[in-house]
Amino acid sequence: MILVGRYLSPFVRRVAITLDLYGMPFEHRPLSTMTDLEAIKTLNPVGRVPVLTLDDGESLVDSAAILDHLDEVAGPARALVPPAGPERRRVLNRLAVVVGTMEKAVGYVYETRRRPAERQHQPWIDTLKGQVAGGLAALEAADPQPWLAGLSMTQADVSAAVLVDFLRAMAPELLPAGSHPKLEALAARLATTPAFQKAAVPT
Ligand SMILES: N[C@@H](CCC(=O)N[C@@H](CS)C(=O)NCC(=O)O)C(=O)O
Repeated sequence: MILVGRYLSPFVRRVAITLDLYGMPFEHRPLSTMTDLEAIKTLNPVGRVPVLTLDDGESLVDSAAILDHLDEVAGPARALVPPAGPERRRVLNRLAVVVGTMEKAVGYVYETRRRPAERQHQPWIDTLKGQVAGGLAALEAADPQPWLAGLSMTQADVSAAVLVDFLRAMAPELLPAGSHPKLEALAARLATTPAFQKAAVPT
């Protein structure tokens, strides 16, 4: 399998970490939407990463769809999202908050780092900041001790830790050190694991 996209992208990184946690080997191609857009568009018509190209040549796009496939291959006993019932509902609900916050955080970074200063629209930036703050507050209140959705680690925890790492690298003003101690402790715990270290955020 080939995973396309840089680990600066939290969507790419959560797929890389999940592949590693499932023990599924893959080749990483760190293409950027800034510099390699045409190449990415040959794999994903929307020109976004991640893309996961399977061994038979089929290309899967969007991290949620990719992770759904990986969960199926891993099987219900190992999948990081439970297959059914209230456990699945709880994990998916937490995950929706994590991924929603991730989308808003990426939007904030595009707005504040990619757009020329004179074209920035402060009310929109404030809206994005407020949405990220709302998501982070909800995750902190969910008390990830030890895990966000129950007694075992799930995709909600993997993605939440990836979100924390992304904010620290790209928009530290949205997550000052010590502001969300439980969430930060979750990220610190996962940061020591081989899967997270192998897919390090580029500096
Ligand atoms: N819902 C998508 C979001 C993917 C996404 O927004 N990727 C960003 C990188 S972090 C991207 O490719 N941005 C380029 C663009 O949207 O033009 C997923 O979960 O994969």
